[in-house]
Amino acid sequence: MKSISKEVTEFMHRSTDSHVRLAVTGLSRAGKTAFITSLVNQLLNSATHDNLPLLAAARDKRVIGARRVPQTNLMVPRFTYDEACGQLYANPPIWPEPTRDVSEIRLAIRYRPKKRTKRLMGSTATLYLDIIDYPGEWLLDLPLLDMDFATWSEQQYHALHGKRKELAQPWLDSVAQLDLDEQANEQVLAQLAEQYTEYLHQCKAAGLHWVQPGRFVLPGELSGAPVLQFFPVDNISSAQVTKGSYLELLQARYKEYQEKVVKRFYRKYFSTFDRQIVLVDCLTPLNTGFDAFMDMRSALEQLMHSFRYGRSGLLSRLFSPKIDKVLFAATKADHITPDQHVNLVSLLQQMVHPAWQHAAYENIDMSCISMASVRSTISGYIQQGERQQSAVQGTTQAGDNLTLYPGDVPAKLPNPDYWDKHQFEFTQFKPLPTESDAALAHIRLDKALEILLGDKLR
Ligand SMILES: Nc1nc2c(ncn2[C@@H]2O[C@H](COP(=O)(O)OP(=O)(O)OP(=O)(O)O)[C@@H](O)[C@H]2O)c(=O)[nH]1
Ligand SMILES: [Mg+2]
Repeated sequence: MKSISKEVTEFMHRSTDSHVRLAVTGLSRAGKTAFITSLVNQLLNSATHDNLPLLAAARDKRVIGARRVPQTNLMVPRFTYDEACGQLYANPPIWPEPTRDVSEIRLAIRYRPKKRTKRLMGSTATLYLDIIDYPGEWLLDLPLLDMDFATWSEQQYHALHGKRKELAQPWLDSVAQLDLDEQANEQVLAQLAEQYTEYLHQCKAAGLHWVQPGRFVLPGELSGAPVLQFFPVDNISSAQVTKGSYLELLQARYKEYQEKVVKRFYRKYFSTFDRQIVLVDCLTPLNTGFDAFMDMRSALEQLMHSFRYGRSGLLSRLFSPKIDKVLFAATKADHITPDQHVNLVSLLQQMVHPAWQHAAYENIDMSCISMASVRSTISGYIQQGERQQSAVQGTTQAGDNLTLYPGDVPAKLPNPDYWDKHQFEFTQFKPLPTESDAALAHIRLDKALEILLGDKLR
């Protein structure tokens, strides 16, 4: 009797088990578009190909098939799957275009359930999977909700040293001319905000990822809107803010940004996510150097705040968060030889674990893996004298065939002098060509799927 009532309860919960919203994020160029395209491609092919051995439901032949269905949220742009596939299946294949905004795609996955409670409902079940692509930079804005304009300004000025100071100089020179108490001229403000945005873009181009406000570099639909036209100011002295002054307008825009941009994102999108994958490209900052590497680490730490709900936390005050699994994935693992994959995971763990352990991440499972969404190389060995050396082979962007050993990946966070002794050469290759009836070649994308969705397909 008891077991029947338990089954009834589970049956009631089944509706929640038949729909998952999977959010995909990462800093720009981390590989979000490639990941979603490949994920959709793998699932659409899973009925006819043995392409997902690490996804238990697929390995057990319980996945009957997947198809695309129209998304329910009509206000969000569609993820451009066909366009991205067109590029990856082209001859020669090319990487999909960079994307700048949130987008969504929906799949219906039919499978044979293993769980008794689901089997009571029929021999097949359907999991509706929404996949949402959004820029990781948007998560860098969360701390803004806890700061007023003066505090945020102070923090921004505090960060202005070294390379950042150098890049900010043109904007700093212009802003030095501004009298904050003077009556505001919107055009002047717009010009200064443009210079500030240019500084943020230059930070990104120099490999510095911690940029605030994050929406300035990836404005999406808000491009050119006045809510993105403000900047921090130094030494806010006047206790009384003059009506109509620059300072008043800057404060008002900052407030508007907090409410209409940051809070709105968390309420409208983030609060609806069930599962989250964060893609991390550890290899590009290794190519660039120590500063870029540490900057990526601090950007990741910032990004993790969005999963720290706590009971009295900022996010819990805004909505009731639902995410119960977060997967950090080191992407583009096909750039390195398979023997280095363990080190890549260990490096990623070193970047995220300490921050994760020191904070109260209640009821969230966290894992780290390495993977490649779309392979650009094949791996093998080259003979070096007596010795066999592991190597990767691919076609460079310039079209040359290249076989090389790209170097060791450090298993631990490297010291600054590491770059004096080690040279990294993680070359960009074109995607491997794919036959029109084959699925895209990947490394461990199925493992990511098992971690993120395995329980929902049981
Ligand atoms: N070798 C390899 N390169 C990859 C892989 N995924 C992404 N890349 C490379 O990384 C670049 C960026 O990938 P995208 O998928 O466009 O990244 P994104 O995060 O969507 O980038 P934005 O839309 O600009 O934010 C691609 O153009 C490829 O050069 C992968 O699995 N393997
Ligand atoms: Mg993209």
